[in-house]
Amino acid sequence: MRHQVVIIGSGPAGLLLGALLHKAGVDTIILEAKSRDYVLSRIRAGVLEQGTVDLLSHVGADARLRREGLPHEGFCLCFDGEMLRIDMKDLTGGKQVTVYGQTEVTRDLMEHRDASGAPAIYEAADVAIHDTDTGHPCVTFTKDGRSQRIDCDAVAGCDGYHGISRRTVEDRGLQTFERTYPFGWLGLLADVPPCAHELIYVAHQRGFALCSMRSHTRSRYYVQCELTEDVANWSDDRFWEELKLRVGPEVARTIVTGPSIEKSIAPLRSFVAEPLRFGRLFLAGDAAHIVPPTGAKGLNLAASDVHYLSVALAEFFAERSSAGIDHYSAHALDRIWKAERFSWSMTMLMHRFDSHSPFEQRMQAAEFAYLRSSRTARAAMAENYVGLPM
Ligand code: RFL
Ligand code: PHB
Repeated sequence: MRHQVVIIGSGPAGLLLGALLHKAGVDTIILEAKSRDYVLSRIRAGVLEQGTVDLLSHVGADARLRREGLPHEGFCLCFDGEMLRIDMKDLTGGKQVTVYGQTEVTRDLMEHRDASGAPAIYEAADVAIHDTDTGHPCVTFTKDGRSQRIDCDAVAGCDGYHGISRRTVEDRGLQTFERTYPFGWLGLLADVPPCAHELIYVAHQRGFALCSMRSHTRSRYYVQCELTEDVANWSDDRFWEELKLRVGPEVARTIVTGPSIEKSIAPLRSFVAEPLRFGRLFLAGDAAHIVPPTGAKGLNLAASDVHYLSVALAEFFAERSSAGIDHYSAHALDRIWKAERFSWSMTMLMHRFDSHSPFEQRMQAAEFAYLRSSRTARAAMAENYVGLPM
């Protein structure tokens, strides 16, 4: 088999890159370790920046998003019981975000790929990347017990944090920067109407909480939990009770409870790998970086990475110019580090840290007080939340 680009991973990064390259006339194949249903069963992000929506629109995968996505013009921060609305639209000169689940983005992009006729192989085992330092890399894998090989011009490592792409270049000068946080998020999805029209991020003595949604009838809630916590210890009742304590009585009254359809714990991490290019291998999305979910940036960063990469690869194939691919890493990392900074600062502001001294607790309170009193501070937060320009 031969294709111009082998894309490893069928998450949002791999699928969107495939769609962008297809539109640019570049021939790709996607190799995914899991089944389609497994990929679609992962409940993750919910907030899309305008730039991400624009990319989905550019490739023509936005029809359902336009119908079902919920435009949000603001969100709320609740700090020790005090509510502060961040009016994104007003503070950014008209920008907003769209609430639309990552599962739906993934489903739309999978269907879009099927319709385009571009190939994707699911349940590909033992995926391995070879010869990326030459102009003729190749990727090997096993499907249904049979070994196969794809020759190509470039490989896109879009296989997430636990994938093999980054590990392939670990001993070739890859530098990593990491911070782990001493807590996780316990998330619950339920078919109940959301408690408010907008997202509410809550900082409370008992820990962080987030009220989010997927639609007018489906809610997504999170509470900060111990890293060692086991979901099995969290009955739905216990979750709802804890959530209500953290959001305070006023919001608690508006929460409609119901049986969970999914409950899981995610650790929080900040991570960046540099550079993003090794010869003809390019890293993108969670394969290259992780942000804690507090800033709602992970999926959106994956989208901006593959935007830069698709433009660079399209130029490479159309004009045989390597200028774009030579700059991909620096170009993408500039935006990645800014999103890392924002996600880290939101995480530090809104969570309870057992290790914090009274001084550090006062610093959190002072930062919140500053946001309350300064439109400039709120504007900076809004500017980052809606997404920095690509
Ligand atoms: P993915 O989605 O992990 O996809 C990688 C794919 O690669 C496959 N794979 C392999 N395929 C072949 N061979 C191998 N050896 C392979 N190893 C792995 C995997 O099976 C998978 O299908 O990475 P991608 O595409 O880079 O997308 C990144 C996003 O998924 C991630 O950043 C976001 O979900 C993060 N995130 C959020 N991002 C936002 O922008 N807004 C949010 O509101 C938001 N909320 C969240 C989040 C992530 C969360 N969790 C669970 C980590 C909330 C949570 C709780
Ligand atoms: C979600 O709805 O899953 C979600 C929303 C905002 C975040 C993180 C997760 O910051």
